Amino acid sequence: SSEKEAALAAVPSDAPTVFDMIIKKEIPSTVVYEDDKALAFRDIAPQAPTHIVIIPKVKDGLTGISKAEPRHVEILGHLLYVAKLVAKQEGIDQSGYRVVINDGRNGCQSVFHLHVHLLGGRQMNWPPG
Ligand code: DGP
Repeated sequence: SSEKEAALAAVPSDAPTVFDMIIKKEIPSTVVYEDDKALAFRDIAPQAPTHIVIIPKVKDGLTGISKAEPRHVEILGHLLYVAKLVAKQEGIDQSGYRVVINDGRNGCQSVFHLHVHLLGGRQMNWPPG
């Protein structure tokens, strides 16, 4: 897929990403949830009827889950709790859903600002592709 190609072409970096522009509202996104620490918006290339990206508003070096340090534990837990809240808000909590964090090349990570994918609205497959 083109998303996979984008991920394989991506160069890991701590530089600002497109998600910083979304946080600053410099580019538009469809925000579905926001609080002081987290922002959730619809994925531009949805892989399921509901596909939302949940990010920390402050990256603090957290380019991906592989860069997590003890200081990130609270925000990591918060992002997962936001996934639960948004799943309920989206009406997919009864049917079930998937929460995914891609990391690095084999994980098909394309944006180096930690993000949690929330996917639902259809039957998922296992193992994932
Ligand atoms: P990943 O492959 O896990 O790094 O996922 C990055 C996701 O971010 C990918 O599913 C597409 C999404 N994305 C990239 N750029 C934008 C954008 O400008 N707007 C929105 N809404 N989503 C984006």
